[in-house]
Amino acid sequence: MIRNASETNRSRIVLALDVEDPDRDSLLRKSTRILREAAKYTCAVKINRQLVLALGLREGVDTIVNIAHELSLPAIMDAKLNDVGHTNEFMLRSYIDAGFDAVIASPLAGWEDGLDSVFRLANSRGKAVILLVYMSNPGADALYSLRTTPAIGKPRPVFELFAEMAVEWKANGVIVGATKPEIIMRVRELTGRDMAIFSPGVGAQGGDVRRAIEAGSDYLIVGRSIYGDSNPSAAAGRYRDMAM
Ligand code: O7M
Repeated sequence: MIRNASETNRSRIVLALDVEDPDRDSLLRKSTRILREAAKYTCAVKINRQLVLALGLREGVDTIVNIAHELSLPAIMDAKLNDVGHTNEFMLRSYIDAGFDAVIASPLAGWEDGLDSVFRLANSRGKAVILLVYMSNPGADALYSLRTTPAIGKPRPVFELFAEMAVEWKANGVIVGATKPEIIMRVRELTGRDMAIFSPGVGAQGGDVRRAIEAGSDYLIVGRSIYGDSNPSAAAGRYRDMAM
């Protein structure tokens, strides 16, 4: 679905709809307005847990998911699933029932009784799983670049294991911060051409659109630089053009 939307709108931009407003009705109105305004320049919308907390899933976030579908955009749930198997599964089922097309999971829980249930359920319902491989914030280096001990083979940065897990588990995509073009390049080498690389961190976090794309990113996740602009549609258009 994301490939179709990306081709139709000639866009690699995933809108991160992280809008905030203390008033629930106003938050819902603002989020849907920004989504509609930016839609034709984007290829998907990503919803974070803070929006689920503020709006609820039913008659809240599911309204936004339905609007995304009316606009022919897939909806990605940024759940960063990271628990034991059965609770991951319960969470994912709720998100799928709310209409989401894809979910983001963290590899830290591992496979057995961790993410195995996520991939099983997602596969059986035709949904995509995107794995977090390297975060965009400066503090991420402390963990994601940590080297493994020789006890599990040649010392290697942890993110390389995460990239290989994504391939082994047949994830549909990976997240790698746009702020780290050299890591994007290394992940591309490890995952091969077919893995979709999603990169957050351009604009507000300092990442550069062209450098991320040239390093191998397929899609850029953009939040504040679009929804925080006085003209979200024009901002989305600018990012779309930069990422072509
Ligand atoms: O463009 P911004 O900086 O306003 O927002 C970036 C979005 O990307 C925001 O929704 C974050 O939750 C998300 N994100 C990161 O910023 N960094 C990461 O390393 C990972 C994500 C993300 O999407 O994780 C799945």
